[in-house]
Amino acid sequence: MSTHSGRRQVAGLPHWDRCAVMGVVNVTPDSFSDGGRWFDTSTAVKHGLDLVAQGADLVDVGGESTRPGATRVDEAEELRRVIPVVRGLAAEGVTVSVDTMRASVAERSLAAGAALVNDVSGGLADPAMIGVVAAAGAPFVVMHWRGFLEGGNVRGVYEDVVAEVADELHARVEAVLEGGIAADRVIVDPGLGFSKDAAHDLALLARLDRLLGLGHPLLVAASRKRFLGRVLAGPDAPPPPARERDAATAAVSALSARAGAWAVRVHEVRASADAVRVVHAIQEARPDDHPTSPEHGAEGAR
Ligand code: PMM
Repeated sequence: MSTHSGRRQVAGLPHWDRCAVMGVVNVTPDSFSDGGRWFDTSTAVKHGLDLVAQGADLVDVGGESTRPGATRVDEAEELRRVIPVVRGLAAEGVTVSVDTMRASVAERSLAAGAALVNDVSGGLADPAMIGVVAAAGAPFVVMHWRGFLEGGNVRGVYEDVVAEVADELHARVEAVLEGGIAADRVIVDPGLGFSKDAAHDLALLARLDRLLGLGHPLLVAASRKRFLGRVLAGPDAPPPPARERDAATAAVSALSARAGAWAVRVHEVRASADAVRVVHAIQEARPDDHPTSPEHGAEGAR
């Protein structure tokens, strides 16, 4: 059945029988959607635990904002922000993902108890990244990425965004496999908003089946992104602020779960946690012996 076709299991991580919810803890002063709110260690750890209490299955900890135009933090500062939060959450039994483009941060986070590495550059920003993840035997999120946006968004030009993102992701997956990361530990992500405008993001969400066709678990990270602001405001009005995009985010979570995504990455957990659970219950209620697809004719449609 197409709605169940997504790969849902990642080696080395717990198995969830529905789309998982990854809650976001940005330990940054400047992230576009929640910057500055969880900036010290104890506040960040508490926020991560709150997200788990609200239904998050895993927590993604990041110490560097990836928003367009953000300047890079130096390595020492990123380590200072991230490692104690990873350690604190892992010590509480939380499945922790580390959101970093630096091999050193990934390596130290894995040693501190992180279970997976989420690299928005898909291993392109730091040549040591793939080797570090491979050596640790950790799962790896390969996001579609066309580079840093210094000098304007010249890379966000596509003729067929779905085909190009799928092809480029496929090439990155080949590279990480060649680098020694096991195929059953590779997760793919379309990188919504990265060198992409609202129309690109919507086109990708409309064809998640194409990305699932890559044969790897799919992570969808739409939370509070610009394209949602665009949709909510319409063409002329100013978009609502990031924190007023959570209901829209939950709608994307439901659709992603329905399409077969492995996980959704969200800032506000409760609505998405509810959404993926309702989708799962509906999918479970669909009797396999009563197909309703058109190829089964009138029998199935009754
Ligand atoms: N987006 C952001 C940060 N990390 N990780 C993955 N895998 N996919 C994304 O699309 C992604 C990410 C930027 O959003 P934030 O500033 O709210 O964290």
